[in-house]
Formats: sequence, C-alpha cells, structure tokens
Amino acid sequence: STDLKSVLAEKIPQQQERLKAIKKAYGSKQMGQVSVDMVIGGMRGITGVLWETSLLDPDEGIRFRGYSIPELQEKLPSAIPDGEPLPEGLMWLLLTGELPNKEQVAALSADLRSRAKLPDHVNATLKAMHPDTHPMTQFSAGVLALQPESNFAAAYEKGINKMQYWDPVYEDTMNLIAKLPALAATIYRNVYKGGELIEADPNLDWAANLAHMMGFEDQGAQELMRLYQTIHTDHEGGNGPCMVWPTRRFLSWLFRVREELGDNPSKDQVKDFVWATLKSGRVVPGYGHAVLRKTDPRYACQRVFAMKHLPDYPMFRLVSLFYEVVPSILQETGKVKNPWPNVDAHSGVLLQYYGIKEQNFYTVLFGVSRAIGVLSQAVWSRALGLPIERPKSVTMEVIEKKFSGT
Ligand code: FCX
Repeated sequence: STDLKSVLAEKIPQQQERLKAIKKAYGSKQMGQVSVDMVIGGMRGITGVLWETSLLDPDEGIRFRGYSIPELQEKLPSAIPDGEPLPEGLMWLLLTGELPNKEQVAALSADLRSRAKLPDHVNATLKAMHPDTHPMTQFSAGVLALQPESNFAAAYEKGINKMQYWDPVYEDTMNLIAKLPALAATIYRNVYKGGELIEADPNLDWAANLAHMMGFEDQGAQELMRLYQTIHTDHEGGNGPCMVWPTRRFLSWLFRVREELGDNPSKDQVKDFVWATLKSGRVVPGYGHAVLRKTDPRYACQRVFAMKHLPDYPMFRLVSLFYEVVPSILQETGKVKNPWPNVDAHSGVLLQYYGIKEQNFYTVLFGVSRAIGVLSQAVWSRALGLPIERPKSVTMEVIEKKFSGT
C-alpha cells in the first residue's frame, strides 16, 4: 500500500506483542550499572530509554532503523537521478521500519502537501511577536499556536480509549511535520526579508519547498535542504537541548581564521591557531563527541556533498584543512576521547555557500528536521503505551552517606 497510516496500523499489534514478550521474558534482567559519575554527569551512559527509530553506534555513528547514512543515500528515493534522499523516505522508514519505494514516498509527499498550509491565526501570532524574538523562540511559539488544531487534544477531551491514542497522535504528527516548512519559512521571511512571504510550490517535495519558501531556488540549495533535513532527523533518544550552537561556534571560529590568516593559510598556521585555542582553555568546536568515536557519518556525507557541489569554495577548503590538522592535535592532548569531527564542523559552511547566512536561523532548520525523528517516536510511544520517564534522583547528602562509611 502507498498509504502510510494503514501500513503503520498493520505493524502496531505485532510490535505491541513483541514488547509484551520482551517484558515478560527479560523484565527483571540488568542492563548496566550506575556510577556516581553518571548521576552527576547528566545520566550520560545510562541505558534508560526505549527508542525504536534510531541507534547511535560509537564507531559507525547513527543508524536509522538499522540503516547507515551511506546506505540510505543509496536506497532511499531521490528527487533527481543520483540525488540526495528525500526526507519523506526517511520519515516512512522511521515510522514503519521499512524502506519505502518511489510510489510510497510520492504518496507521502502529496499527503504532506495537502496538510501544509499554515492557519491564518498562526501567521497573526508570528506577526504580533517582538521583532527581536529569537527565530527558535518564534518557531516554538508557532508550534504551540497550532494547538487548537490538535486531533489528540480533541480526542482526549472526548475520552478516547488508550489503545487508540496513536491514531490522533499520528494525525497531529502528519499535520505538524507538513506545516513546519511553512512555519520556518514564514519566520525566516518575517525576520530577514521584510515579511514578504512566498507561496508553496505544489510541484515540489517537502524539503525543496522549505528552501523555495525561504527564497532559495537553486537546485543545489534544494538538494542540500533534502540532505540536511534527512540527516538531522534523529540521533537516538535522550539527547539534550544544546544542539546546533557548535555549528555557529565552528563558523565564528572559521571566520576568525579567515580574518587573521586569509583564505589560504598554511598547515602550520592552522596548527598554531588550533593550539592557541586549546591553550586559552577553549574547546575546538565541531570536534569530539560524547558517544561517537570516529568521524561522524553526518559530517562525512556533507563532505562528499561539498566535494560534488562546491569543491573550490574557500570556506570548504578551510574545513578540509582543519580535518587534516585537528584530529592529531586533539590526540596529542591525551585526554580527548574522540578527536574526529562531528556534524557541526560542516553544516554551517554548506548553508553559507547557498546564501543561508543567518546563523540564528540554523537552529530552526535543525528543529524542523528533528521533529521528524521525535514525532515518529512519539507515535510509537503512544502505540506501545510507554510510560512517562521518571528517573530517581538523589541529593549530595545521600551519596555522601552511602559511600563515606559513616
Ligand atoms: N576540544 C578540546 N577539548 C576537548 C574537545 C574538543 N573538541 N572534546 C573533548 N575535549 C576535552 C573535554 O573538554 C575533556 O576535558 P577535561 O577533562 O579537561 O574536562 C576531555 O577532552 C574529555 O572529554 P570527552 O570525554 O572526550 O568528551 P565529552 O563527552 O566530555 O564531551 C563534547 C563531548 C561534544 C561536549 C566535546 O567533545 C566538545 O566540547 N566538543 C566541541 C563542541 C561540539 O562540537 N559539540 C557538538 C556535539 C555534537 F554535535 C552532538 O552531540 O551531536
């Protein structure tokens, strides 16, 4: 079938049974131990969340429903021959666990287009906001302003059976994801382009429409948007709120290098610059990771994109130079567990190349993409009846009493 909802509805009972069986057979088994460091360190490394849509492997990076990014670039339908994957394809995969064919992706694209229009009252809400309100705050406010349209809210009010929760959550998920390009583009045009809005193009897919409504018609920009929106969708469960700032920090760092050393610095000059950063007690932005131990595949695929579309862009050449120089320096410090670059050491430069220069907006683009991952899991969370996460907390006194032996 090309109808995502009916494909999903067929899978739900099997997965409910699977979870019941897991609980029955392994419910009392131990999954790991918790140290005081983990309690103090933001629960890092504690296995404590069930998350079906993606899994982060320390060596390979992210896998979406078992597929790596290079595999998905090969297997997911694209808008143009040999082009980047369509995020609609990834959304189908995240929701169903199955790779979609071209027809299924086209049907999902059409379904999203039919739900894409932003209600007038949301436009009015955005217009009424103070012009200095950060784009991400506007984005969050825009999502909240969509509440009157919520199917779940209406169904819950009426008293829906718990087993049916996933159905209105699915409808809300589709409606929200469909509207996010218009919401993001409206904010972009209001904040940076004098409020002149651009209508959606009924012939474009979801990500290309986002680029189009922001005002970017270049095919390269639309391909970048498809890739960007695909690779940022999910990074397993439980990741924190401080994402994307490193994209900005990395870019500012790069701008500083250009200012001080020009477009063609030597390797030694860059080395000195990196050491100076470290010696001043700062981290090298875009490098290192809490879980990953190799080059982030989200970095790697953006590097391949850059080599194909913008090999001579000076900022990309600088990014490449850093890739040659930084890892060995970080290794030399002897303490950095992962000296390799993460996604944030690349995305900014690609956006800059296509003219999306407004760095405060990058977090919105990230939010649009991440919504696909988070909401796909939210549908499954309701389908499986998962409870609210409620980790136990302790005070410092409890730790001291427990281990001081007094
Ligand atoms: N530059 C300099 N020092 C670094 C470093 C870097 N890029 N990465 C890690 N270190 C240092 C840590 O600061 C720590 O030093 P300390 O012992 O003096 O406190 C030591 O190396 C060990 O840290 P490590 O275990 O390797 O890394 P953490 O899990 O503590 O931190 C982050 C991981 C990502 C926070 C860290 O590598 C960092 O600050 N990187 C730069 C910012 C960045 O790129 N963030 C992007 C995150 C990413 F996109 C994502 O999470 O998805």
